[in-house]
Amino acid sequence: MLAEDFISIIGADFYTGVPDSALRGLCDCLYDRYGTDGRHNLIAANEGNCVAAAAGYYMSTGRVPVVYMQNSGEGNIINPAASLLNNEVYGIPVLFVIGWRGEPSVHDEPQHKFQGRVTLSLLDVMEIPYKVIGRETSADELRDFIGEAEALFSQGRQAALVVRSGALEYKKAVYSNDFVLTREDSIRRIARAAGDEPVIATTGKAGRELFEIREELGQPHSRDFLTVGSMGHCSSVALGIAMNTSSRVWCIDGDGAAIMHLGAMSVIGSQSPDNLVHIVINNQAHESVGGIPTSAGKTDLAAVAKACGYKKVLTACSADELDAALDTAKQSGVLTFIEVKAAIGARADLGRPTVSPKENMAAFMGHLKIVGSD
Ligand SMILES: Cc1ncc(C[n+]2csc(CCOP(=O)(O)OP(=O)(O)O)c2C)c(N)n1
Repeated sequence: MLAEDFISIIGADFYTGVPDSALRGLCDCLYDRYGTDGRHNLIAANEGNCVAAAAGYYMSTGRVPVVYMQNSGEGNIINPAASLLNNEVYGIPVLFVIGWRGEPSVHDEPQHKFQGRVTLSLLDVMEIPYKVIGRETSADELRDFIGEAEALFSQGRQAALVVRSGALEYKKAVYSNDFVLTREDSIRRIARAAGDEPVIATTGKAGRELFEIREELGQPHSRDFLTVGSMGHCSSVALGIAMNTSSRVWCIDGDGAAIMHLGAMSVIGSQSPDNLVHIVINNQAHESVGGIPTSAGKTDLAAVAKACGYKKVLTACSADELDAALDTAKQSGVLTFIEVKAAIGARADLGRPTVSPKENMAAFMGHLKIVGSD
């Protein structure tokens, strides 16, 4: 189905979401129509925030909002869906549009398998009726479901469309910014600077690039923990490691991920482990799922880090500036934050890790034992 037809059948004028590659057609189409005008297309920090903003939209307009997201975001919506939207609380109608990664019987990455298997049952448990949308779904079938959903909405209930990968078609949008340093080159420089010290990489292409860079540099993968799922949590994983090892720990975060759970920075700053270097590669976009902008273009992340209590805060826009910042981080031996202003983009032939998450973690734990004991 064309994303434009999907949007016109739904007939809403407010969408809020976190972008997803399975919903790429919808995300690109909404961006072309509305950009980041938050009255129509509010790209929120996390899916729970989307639900809350949708509730605010409903209260002020009486109209039904749409929340779009990858199924990974189901966890983030459960609390506000159960305790804000639910009919036994305020009874706020919302239409969810959920990209279905890890659909059973469709090949996908390990982090999507379990989530994909429980996507529909989570909706059942939450008492949210749904319809699965595939390439074969007709406009009439969608119209019928929206008709049924309207009856639910009028009773203060929610409904969901679970969209199979690529079911919504739209021409691919190209996103860019004014920066030149690539994420991949930044990660290569970080890997070199870190030597054999542990590196925690964020969700999305950063981990895939780190994996390939290790191969290219002939370095073992055991140095790295690839946070393949749980977007926004890699800095907290790094904090938990840094506080329990004597080694310096490097965290490679993304702007979308850092913003998704920005509160982590306050806790890291308050604990202030001297052996943690938190690097945010800020391309101002959710590049791994297409390139839709984050709010990081308008948020001074370095100032946030300072305010949270990071002891040293550095910014790099070029390879030289990044190398110098990495050097300073090593010399200073205090909790350091580096913001790397990066271009949007990735290699077209980027591969995927060839070790499983469990193999990755076992090797990483072995490595921590070696580098982490005094
Ligand atoms: C809770 C959750 N929501 C959405 C996603 C889908 N997702 C995977 S990577 C990504 C973008 C990450 O953006 P950023 O941290 O800025 O890193 P970049 O891809 O730009 O390097 C998104 C939205 C996810 N994995 N988990």
